Amino acid sequence: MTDIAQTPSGNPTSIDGAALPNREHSRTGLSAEALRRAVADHLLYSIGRPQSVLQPEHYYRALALAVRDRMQQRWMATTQDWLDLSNKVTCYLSAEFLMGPQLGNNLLNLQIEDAARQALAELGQDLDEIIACEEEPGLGNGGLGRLAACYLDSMATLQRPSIGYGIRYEFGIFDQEIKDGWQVEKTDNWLVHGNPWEIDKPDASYLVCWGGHTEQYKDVAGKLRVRWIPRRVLKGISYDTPVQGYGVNTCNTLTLWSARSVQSFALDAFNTGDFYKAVEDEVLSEKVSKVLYPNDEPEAGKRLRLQQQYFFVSCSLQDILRIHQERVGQPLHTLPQKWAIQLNDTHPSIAVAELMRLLLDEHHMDWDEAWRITVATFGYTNHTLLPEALETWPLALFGQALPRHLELIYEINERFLDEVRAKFPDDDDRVRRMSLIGEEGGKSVRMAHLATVGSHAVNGVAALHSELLKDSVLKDFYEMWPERFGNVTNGVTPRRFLALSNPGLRELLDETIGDGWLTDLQQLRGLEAHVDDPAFRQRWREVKRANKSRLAEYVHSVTGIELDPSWMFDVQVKRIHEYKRQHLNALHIVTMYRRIKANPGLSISPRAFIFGGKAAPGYFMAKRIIKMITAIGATVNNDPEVNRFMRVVFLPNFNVKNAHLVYPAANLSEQISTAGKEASGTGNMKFMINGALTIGTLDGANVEIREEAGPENFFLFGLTEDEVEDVKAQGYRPANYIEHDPELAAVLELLAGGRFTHGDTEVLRPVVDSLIHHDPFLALADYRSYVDCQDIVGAAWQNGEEWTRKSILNSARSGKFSSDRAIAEYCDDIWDVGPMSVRL
Ligand code: 26Q
Repeated sequence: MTDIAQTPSGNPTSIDGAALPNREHSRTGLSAEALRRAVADHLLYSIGRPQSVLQPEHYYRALALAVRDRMQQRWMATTQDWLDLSNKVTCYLSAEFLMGPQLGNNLLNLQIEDAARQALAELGQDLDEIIACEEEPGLGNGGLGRLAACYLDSMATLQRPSIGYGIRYEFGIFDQEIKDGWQVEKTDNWLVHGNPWEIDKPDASYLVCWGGHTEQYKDVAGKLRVRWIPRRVLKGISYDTPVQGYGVNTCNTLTLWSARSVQSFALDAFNTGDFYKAVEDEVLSEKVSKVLYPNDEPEAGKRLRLQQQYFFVSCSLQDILRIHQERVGQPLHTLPQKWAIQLNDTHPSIAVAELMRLLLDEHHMDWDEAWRITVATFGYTNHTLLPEALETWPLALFGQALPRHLELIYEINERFLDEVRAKFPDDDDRVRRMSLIGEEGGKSVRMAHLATVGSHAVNGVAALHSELLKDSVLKDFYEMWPERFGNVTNGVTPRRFLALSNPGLRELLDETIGDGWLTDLQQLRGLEAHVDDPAFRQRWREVKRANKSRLAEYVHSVTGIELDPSWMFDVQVKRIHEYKRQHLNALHIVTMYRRIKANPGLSISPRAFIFGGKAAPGYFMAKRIIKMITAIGATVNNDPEVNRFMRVVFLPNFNVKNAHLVYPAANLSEQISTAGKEASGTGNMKFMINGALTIGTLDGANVEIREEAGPENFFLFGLTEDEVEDVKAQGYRPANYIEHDPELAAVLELLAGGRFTHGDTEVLRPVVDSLIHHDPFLALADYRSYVDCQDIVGAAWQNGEEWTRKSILNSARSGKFSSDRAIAEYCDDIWDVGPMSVRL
């Protein structure tokens, strides 16, 4: 790994213009001295406020600008180099990028944290306090959006040219407050204070059509062609953010599109000069990039969501084709040699039809060549097996919005189904199952089928998930094209989720095994040589303990609840969903509560149960589950007989910023989804890297986590995926489990009887009723196994030395779960994108 080149001092000048030889340039210098000057300059010239009124937020902004300046030349050099060398580039198309706060990460990747700390100290400021001023852009729901961000970090660090393409939502995922135990949503207004990281490019804009109809015409050569006469046109302008690799000069780009009206267009062509109508259209156009849709929303199938997807996909593809032709200077038929485009789930999968439209209608290519290029360029990553989460669009809506794309999809489908018939003669059922058009419950376009047919590679996100894909939702496609299917197990970036968020552990690691782990996480294996050293274990415990104190302080400041850092911290943070089974965790808490009440002399390991996560605003049951947790918490935390042994915290507004405090402080990681439902999980990896032990089912990447950690260092419980299917096939009867387990019956009785809700028997009834009657996620089937396993966890915690050994071994064996490994696999197996070192 090369170090970031120190820039030669160019021709710096002082404020009054006098030459300043032998000093680093204020815009590029990496020394503390240059940084201090840069921050002072930005305070004066960019912030523009007198010294006496400066607040920490102003220092944050000035430092952020100074840091962006330092990325600027690496950024330009990276882009110039891949244009000159015409290196192949990955484009990662994703409706979400959950980037997290940028300042700390950029300082880390530029390797200038110490210099920045010193520079700010000289200005009378504390770096950590300044970093804490940054509000994160919440442009994602959870796992999928954060994965995209981890992958950008790894692509840059591995020096692979890449562009992330997405949407610049004006309002990201809502902010969650907890009022009276209920979730309350507040709009996330992340742009009010400005965004120092982005550079807007109003000149780099593209037109995007919507609605209307198509017509045929003959071109000059007499060939029959199609043109799309849209009802509306809007404009996408790009905002670019640099993505700095760690310890390298590579600085890639994240391009986010923002929707604008096309005023002149509206006035001249359509509205015959109606000014007010034009302004109205402007407001309508700008709605397109206004707000991020939460997942699990019943409202999510709306026209605006399709418009968002098409909007960012069309802008991105037009951008790619323009760069390819004008900047790289290549003909379109070489597109797959120069570009790999990855579809992050089906959200951008309209790209398959859009690329065909651009090649056929705008660039007049013939069908076979356009299709060859399309399939060779795209790859598709699937992130879910839940049938209700597979994206489909009602045909009528789709046809009104994108009439040309619907025609193209029909044509793609016809040719594709001919191929199916040729390979599997006399199998009408198969043809019906595989069609891009679904017939059940009103006709619809099946986006997962479109993505699969239009891509040369399809992958799941964990070994189990990829196997299940081939066996369930994409089984027919696997039988058609087995060679297209593969697996890339997810990973997370060790820069943000270890070095940045766990500075105590970082220091201990650096001292013990050197700092190579930052770019080669497998080097954590070197820790295994130290597990038998009591002094090392002692230091390991101290680091964890300090992280727990840090989290306890934060918990106290936002909830008023006091936690003892000597207790076990048992943590479940993720989106609230029935399949993730936060309510199963709650059943265990009530079980412990009941045992303590029945036997106050009981000796149990004291635990803090910590939850965090957002529920989709329209997901009724998920919101009740939050209420259930907070209600149990209120009762537990205020009962002196109980709160000596257990406390329950619901941490509001779980996001990337407070995740930095959570993962490093966990002793136990809860990964308790119904087997077969969690595609991979990535939180599970963040916990493991930071030395938490996992209690989990054989689901998603848990399987591989257990394999790597060793079964003796993982608390396994629950039905396997096969067993889940068997139970369901035989007809799941929750009552069976209640009848045979008096403790479970008593726990449900407490919840239903109003023990945690001041006697109110209605509030939690929907959750309890669902568990008892029709829970598709089989929580009660796993209850006994889970509670017994938790007893084993509690006993294991009593042996502190043994727990510490297991904690160290979990970290030591977490190397596989680096996003660097995952990106190397994408580059080798799917994208064929090699490294390119950038010269300054
Ligand atoms: C779809 C249609 C309309 C509105 C919203 C959506 C939508 C948005 C986001 C649907 C799904 C998502 C996000 C899904 C997600 O985060 N999936 C998770 O992806 C992770 C990364 O691969 C996996 O680790 C998780 O297992 C998976 O649940």
